[in-house]
Amino acid sequence: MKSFMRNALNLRQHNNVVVTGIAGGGKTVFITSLVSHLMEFGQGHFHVGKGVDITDFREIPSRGDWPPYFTHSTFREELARGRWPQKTMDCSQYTCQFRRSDWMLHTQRMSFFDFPGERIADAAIAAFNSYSQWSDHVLSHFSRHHDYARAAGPYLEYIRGQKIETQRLLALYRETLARLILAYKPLITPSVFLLDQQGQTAAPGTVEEIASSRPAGLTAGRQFAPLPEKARRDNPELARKMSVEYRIYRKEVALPVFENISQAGSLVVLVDIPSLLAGGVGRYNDNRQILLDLFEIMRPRSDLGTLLLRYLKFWQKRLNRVAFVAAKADLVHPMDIENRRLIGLLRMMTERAGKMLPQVKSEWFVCSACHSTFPVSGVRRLKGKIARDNPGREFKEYSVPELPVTWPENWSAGDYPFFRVYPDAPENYLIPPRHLGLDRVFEFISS
Ligand SMILES: Nc1nc2c(ncn2[C@@H]2O[C@H](COP(=O)(O)OP(=O)(O)OP(=O)(O)O)[C@@H](O)[C@H]2O)c(=O)[nH]1
Ligand SMILES: [Mg+2]
Repeated sequence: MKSFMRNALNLRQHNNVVVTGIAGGGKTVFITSLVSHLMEFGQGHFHVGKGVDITDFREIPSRGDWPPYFTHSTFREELARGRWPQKTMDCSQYTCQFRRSDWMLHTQRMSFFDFPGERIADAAIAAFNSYSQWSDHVLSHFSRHHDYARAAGPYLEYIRGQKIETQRLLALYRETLARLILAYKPLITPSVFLLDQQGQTAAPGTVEEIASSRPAGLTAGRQFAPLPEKARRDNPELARKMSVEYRIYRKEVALPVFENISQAGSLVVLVDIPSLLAGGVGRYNDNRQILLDLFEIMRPRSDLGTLLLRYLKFWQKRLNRVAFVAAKADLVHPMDIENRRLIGLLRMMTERAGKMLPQVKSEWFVCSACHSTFPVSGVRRLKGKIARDNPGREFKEYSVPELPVTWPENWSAGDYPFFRVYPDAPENYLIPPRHLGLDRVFEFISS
């Protein structure tokens, strides 16, 4: 009985929160602001339940070297100085512990995992421990999907030939990946081709320019590309070399990311609707596809999901909450939040993804983690430190486009001119950044 009481009093609920979204989607700012609100609870209009108090907050030092520490204080400092955090180059994690006044016996421990969205494309590499299986999988994806088959045309023809030469093979594969980038296709794998481990993304250019500037692997000497069964048989030495590079990449890049994603108890999916509207329909399609791919991987029934289960014992039904979040809501006029257009667009874009995981509870939210604008009353204008023609970073009034009621059939970059702003966060670290709806997302993922 005594030990039961002791265990009961020590109960600790650990929730792994994975924040996902494409590069620039707002993941790092989201985690930074949420941690600030938990840390300085009571100071930032952050309300949990019916008057719930959060106390005894403490940061838990990370165990081991990986994932590296999420440098919350650096990011918070950047916001205070009026700068957004740098683009994330590697995965990182922040773990904290706190008490909620409505949970008498529990302490809640929460980890927040931040990673660059481009890595999602390496899911198949994580799933297959064998280079041969991965090759068959990728090549079958290429041949089954028209757009991929077109981008990979010269490559697929070359690997059907008798004699395969390593450098030519790799060059043709890089050209395939470059064509996929230019066609907004999400399956860019190995993902370091798009975003390398130093956080550099492929610069815009022609197929040849992109293909000659980026390696399809960790370095120029560590590249790999898929080969069909016959080519593997006819060129055993080449297949062996590719297999070695594949295994190194898998171990160094793909597995660490996916092992962490697989441990998620809650998934926060950030969608940057102003930038999708500003960027044109291609950007929207690309982002939606990435989201569907992510959920396809997580669906245990899918081919890849089954394989993930088999090879890596992933997705052990631990995931129980998915929060779809329309992030950066402060870039949209409050009228379009009140009339529910913003949340409506989010729902339309993500509903299919949500239904792919029927066993998981999904909800939709509107949120700005670092609310940096003010409405101008009576007109469709905002006041903020607009990041365009504003070297002095002053508050200025500017017009904001009206959100459409549904996603249009077609639109071009520039049809919806939403602009970025500089952050407006208190320099006093006791006071967390202003927010909209961050507390509701927290309430959902923490219960
Ligand atoms: N107005 C506004 N802009 C935001 C907010 N959060 C993020 N942003 C903008 O979005 C950009 C990217 O935010 P990050 O948090 O760095 O995005 P990320 O998803 O971590 O991006 P990667 O590190 O590239 O994967 C910032 O530089 C800001 O311009 C917000 O709450 N409000
Ligand atoms: Mg980031």
